[in-house]
Amino acid sequence: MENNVDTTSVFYQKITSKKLLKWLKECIDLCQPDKVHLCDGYQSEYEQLCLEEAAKGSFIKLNKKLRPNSYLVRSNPADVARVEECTFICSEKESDAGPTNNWFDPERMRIKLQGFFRGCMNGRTMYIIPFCMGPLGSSLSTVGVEISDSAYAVCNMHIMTRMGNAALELINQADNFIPCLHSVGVPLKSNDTDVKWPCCPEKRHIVHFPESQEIWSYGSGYGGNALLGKKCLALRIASATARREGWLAEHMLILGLTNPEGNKKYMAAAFPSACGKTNLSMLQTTVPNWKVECVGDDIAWIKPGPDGRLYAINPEAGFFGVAPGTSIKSNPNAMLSIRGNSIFTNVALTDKGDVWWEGMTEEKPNHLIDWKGKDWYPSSSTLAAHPNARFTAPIEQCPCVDNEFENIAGVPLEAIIFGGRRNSDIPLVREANSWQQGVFMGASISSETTSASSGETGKLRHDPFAMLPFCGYNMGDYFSHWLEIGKGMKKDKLPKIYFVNWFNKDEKGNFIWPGFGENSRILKWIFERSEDKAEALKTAIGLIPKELDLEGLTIKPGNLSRLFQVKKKVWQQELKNLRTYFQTFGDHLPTELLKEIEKIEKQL
Ligand code: SAT
Ligand code: MN
Repeated sequence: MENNVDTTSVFYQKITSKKLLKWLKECIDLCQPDKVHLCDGYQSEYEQLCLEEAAKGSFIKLNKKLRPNSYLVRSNPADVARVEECTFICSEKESDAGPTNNWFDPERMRIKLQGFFRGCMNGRTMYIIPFCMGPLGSSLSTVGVEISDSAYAVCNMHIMTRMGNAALELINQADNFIPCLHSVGVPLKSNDTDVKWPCCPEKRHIVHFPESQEIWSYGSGYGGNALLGKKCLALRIASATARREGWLAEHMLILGLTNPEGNKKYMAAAFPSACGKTNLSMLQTTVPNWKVECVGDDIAWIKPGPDGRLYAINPEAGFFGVAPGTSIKSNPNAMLSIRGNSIFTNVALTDKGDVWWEGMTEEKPNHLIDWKGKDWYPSSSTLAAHPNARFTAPIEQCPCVDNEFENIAGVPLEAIIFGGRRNSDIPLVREANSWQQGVFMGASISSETTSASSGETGKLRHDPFAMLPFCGYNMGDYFSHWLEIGKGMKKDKLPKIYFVNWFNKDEKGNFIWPGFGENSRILKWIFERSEDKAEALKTAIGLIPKELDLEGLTIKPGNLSRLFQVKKKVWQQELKNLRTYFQTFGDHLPTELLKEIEKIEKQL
């Protein structure tokens, strides 16, 4: 089909950035859409798109009394999560992608992508989405433009980013932005009727060019594969940029913790996908008169500030959270955040037109329509919601959103926390005795795989800094970069580093630590450590609490000591595994990490 898009259209007058006009023309020539829509970011645009998708049957409008202005979307069952094997880092040199990324030659990849994208938007509308990651006007923020043929992606970007006219204004001023091209990969011929969730799983490619700062994503409509501001820009591309510019782009939540005297401290915490970042970022404390407020639940951009401390912003504007397991009991603030104006993907539909997922209520509803659109009963052997079902909700709807969320300077970090999902022998909390040991701790994260990524779940794998799927360059160089950041700062300005594990289990497979709100007891210790008000005991693997505030919590004394035991044999094995793992980075591995292993081995 000939490209029949009218490039004299009125919206072209709104674009003065030469870079954007040039790229737009290239994309239109390549993708050959039927129509082009420049997104303004207004609520009316969001509502109009939702209505159009509802008319097509792609979105299901939920009961407006129970879940106002909210929709349920069911994806193709072959397109339900990130796909790491189809995610590529196309740096000029293979060694710059490193052993943990899929590298592909940039020139050959470009040829491949040109083939995929040629004519891919036939019969479809091309949406141009100008967006800003981070508060508008912050020097810490970055602008991008996503071009997509997915209205679902547009609606989610409305919630997840600051998008539309204000972002376009910044792009015009700077004549610069990060180009992000996305297609579901299903062109339509004139007589074709569209499917409800178009995608092309056989040809999925999520491609990053870290040097030229470009993102190309083909074949998937889901989450991080399609909302390109998130993992693609804010982590993979940004991490590579951050290395060049001397800052950090991390897979971290940011929270503010206030003590009963009203003093507040900010902390950032890295956990792999679907390990409870959203829960921790907005938890309701069980320690009386302490309060957690949420700056972000997934990504932190961290830069040294003028006073020599590290400052963090959340580049996102919404939550793309895992629904299953979220309940009024486990995370009341998340449940309140999604009370309306939200998009639900792959959850179940109740007879009253509301949403449901496993763990949302103790009692299962008598009847549901499951995430595949089929009848479901409590006796059904299948899950009603997909384990990676998600809610998309504006952060401003969170009852405990932090006042500083929009602060263009970010918030100062007092502590950095690492953690993973480990069922045994990793202590509940320990403190690094130096920045260098903290970097070792981040590098040493292993975690059981979750349904946030396609493939087997529950398998233990190394996931350094919870960045394994998200680091846009050689992970060995990434470790060095973390060490450099520490060296470039005054010791007393550096945040302390911690390692936590909420997931220890007993022989019967029950969690030993209750987790959720009770994790505030650990946050309290971390807070007081930063004021030298809490004591710690030395162990070979770091400092553990001399005492924790356990008032009101019943936990068997035997279990408590189990949460902090350091078994010599276990750790010798752990260190052996790490040494072997670290060797995969060859001469990109900083020797400091091996020194940390040796130090622990000696002390064990
Ligand atoms: O990458 S997604 O945003 O789809 C989910 C995740 O891994 O956190
Ligand atoms: Mn994540």
